[in-house]
Amino acid sequence: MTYKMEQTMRWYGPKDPVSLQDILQAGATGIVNALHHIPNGEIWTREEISARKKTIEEGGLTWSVVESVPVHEQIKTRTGNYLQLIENYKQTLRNLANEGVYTVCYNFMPILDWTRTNLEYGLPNGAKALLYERKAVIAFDLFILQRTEAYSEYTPKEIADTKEYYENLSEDSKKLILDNILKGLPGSEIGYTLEEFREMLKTYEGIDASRLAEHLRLFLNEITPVAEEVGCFLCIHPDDPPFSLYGLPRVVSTAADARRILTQTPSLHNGLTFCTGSYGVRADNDLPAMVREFGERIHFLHLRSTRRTEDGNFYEDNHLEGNVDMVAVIQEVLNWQEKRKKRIPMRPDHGHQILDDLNKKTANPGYTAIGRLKGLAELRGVEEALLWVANNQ
Ligand code: DNO
Repeated sequence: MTYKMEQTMRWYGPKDPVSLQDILQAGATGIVNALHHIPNGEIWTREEISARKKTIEEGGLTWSVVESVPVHEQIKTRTGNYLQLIENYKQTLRNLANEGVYTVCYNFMPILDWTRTNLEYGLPNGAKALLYERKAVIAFDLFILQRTEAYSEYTPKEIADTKEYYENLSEDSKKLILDNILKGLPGSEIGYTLEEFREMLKTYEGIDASRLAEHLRLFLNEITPVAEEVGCFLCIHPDDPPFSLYGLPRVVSTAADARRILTQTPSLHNGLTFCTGSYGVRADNDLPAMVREFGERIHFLHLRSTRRTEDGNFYEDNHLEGNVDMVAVIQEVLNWQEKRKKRIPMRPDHGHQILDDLNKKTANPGYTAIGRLKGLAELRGVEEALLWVANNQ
């Protein structure tokens, strides 16, 4: 076996407190980047792309993957200006390819990108991790958002327990839940006020999961031919967490969802971002089996592990611990790389706040320098060991 994964890290651009040099010292060769300053829906011009590419290359790194070219809400709901917005999306793909950036990650989650309720969950060793607590989400839904339909979506016991929990929270904790959910975590392009969020929710009235899946199919049928023409590899990121929130449909959560997306638009250029942390929250997603089945169309890997706890909660564990069988996943990836004769870019997704990072203000929760460096080092070690075994047994 000869093909190694391409080691990359996400970089938030010139304002990221984690510098390109930090990333270089962590041992990565590639950068995962987006032009976050361009408003969602607008075309990324060749000038903007090439300027960013130059910055990355001057730092001794390569711009390997775009994460993400955001999909405008009007494309997801197929309302308003969506036809023009799809044309803009195509033009951005063309411009990226013309500048030599070919792998493009995106997601199709309504309104909210990824969601956590506590960004500083203390672990016994003093490290801090990201936590999703179901009770906090239910409390937000029932008592902050006050969505009327929510009462029929939770069990009477859940409602009663949450009421007690919420009444005992301090005002600060209540505000923190609101901020954590609505302000938008890094990667989500937009944060909302409560009122804005309520208005946005209305735009999904009448859009159930099958309709949203159909909108995704129509979008892919439009953009995949362009991706084929210019050599771009599209890779959809799964829902995080992989289930519905606030009555909103989510359609990229399971193996069946991934299978549907790949078979409906059968092109190598329509692929997946395989995020073990997102898919891995569901016990019914068999991750190594998914890589075995979909590996030909996996163009980008997010490697991290989550640990499910009681009551539907999960937190982000060390990269080699938690519920993800990371060694088995990497083995399947290595098998596919040999078959495809191709290196797949991977990034250690998220990291704990540890050591010196505990004393810094984390601009992008989950994207600490040292926690991710540790993750990358562990993942790289697994890969080296698996390759050694394959080549020396
Ligand atoms: C979280 C990320 C997400 C992801 C986008 C992809 O860290 O994995 O923000 O980047 O959802 O479009």
